[in-house]
Amino acid sequence: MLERLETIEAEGTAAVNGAGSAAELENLRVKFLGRKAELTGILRGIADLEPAERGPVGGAANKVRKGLEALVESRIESLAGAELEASLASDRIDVTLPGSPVRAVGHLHPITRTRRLIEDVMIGLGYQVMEGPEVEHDFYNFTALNHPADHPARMLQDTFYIESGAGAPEEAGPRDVLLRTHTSPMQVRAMETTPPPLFMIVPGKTYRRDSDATHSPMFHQVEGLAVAEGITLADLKGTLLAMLREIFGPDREIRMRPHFFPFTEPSVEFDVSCFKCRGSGKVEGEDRCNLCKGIGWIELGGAGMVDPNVFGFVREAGYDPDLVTGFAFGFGIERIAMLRHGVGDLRLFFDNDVRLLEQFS
Ligand code: FA5
Repeated sequence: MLERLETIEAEGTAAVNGAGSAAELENLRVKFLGRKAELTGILRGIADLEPAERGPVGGAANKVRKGLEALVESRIESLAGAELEASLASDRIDVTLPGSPVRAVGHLHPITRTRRLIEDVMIGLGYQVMEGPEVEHDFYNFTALNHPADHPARMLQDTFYIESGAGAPEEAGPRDVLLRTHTSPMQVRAMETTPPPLFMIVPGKTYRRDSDATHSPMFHQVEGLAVAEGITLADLKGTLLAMLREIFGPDREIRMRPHFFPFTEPSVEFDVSCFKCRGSGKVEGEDRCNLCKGIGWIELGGAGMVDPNVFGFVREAGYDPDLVTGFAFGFGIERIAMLRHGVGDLRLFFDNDVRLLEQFS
């Protein structure tokens, strides 16, 4: 029996030392040390041996088992280390190498480029660029903009309301938090934190339940706000003219038409003269200019003089309606991008089809 144990030890040691992979070692462990292995059988049968044999055979069998176990463990460790080294060496990739085939460097999305153009123009006119939250309180989106609860003008914007939940203020009710429907809530937020004179624009995402070729549920607006002593409607017109000439060309004209917004008084909509037909409404070879539909003007956005009621919400911050006046305007960035690039359907900007986007590089 002792001789047999020596043979098992010799065979096991040679096999384990000769194994070339962790998987092979696992098979050898089962073969020499598993439940059905000869050595395990010997250990199990010790009780049946003559009493005089039990001690020496038991001791030798345990020694062989422990020795083989330790050898298998150490071989597994060294083989696993070597296998890892080998796979690291063979899998090595240089992430700094150019792809194959080499891809062209990308460029900014046309909406981002249009936003940056507008920002550059307005910074040039002395405005600062501010940002505000897209998830907004009803107070800033409506109430402080002179839309009291149940004011019919709230119905003009198909609003996404957010269920109040964890993290919402204690008093927040089901319709107190929403995705902002315009960038105008930043008028009040900016005045709360910055004393007059204030000249700022707010570009950003806005949300409404709209969907057609010129309206999407998520779109971008730019808000403008100028408040100081003695600001008039003429300043609004001059500012819009300067901004739109930078964007659409030095020959453009603008016009303002009476309109209604609850937070401006008087309120206007503003248009820019059509840059395709140069305001004539006529293009050679066409019945009428198809860009402005023969009108000669292209509608861009809303504006007006800040309503004194809005200043009433920020009087404490230094906006006394008897001392300061201001104008505000807001328009859609997609609309400007569509006009600048001749894109007929705003949804194309969000499909992210590279065949379209590559045309704006
Ligand atoms: C407003 O949102 C006012 N806050 C603008 C304003 C600001 C008035 C400051 C007075 C003072 P209006 O709902 O008209 O106004 O939207 C302004 C522009 O946003 C529109 O002319 C249009 O270009 C764009 N717009 C509105 N809804 C969408 C939409 N769903 N998708 C794309 N653009 C949109």
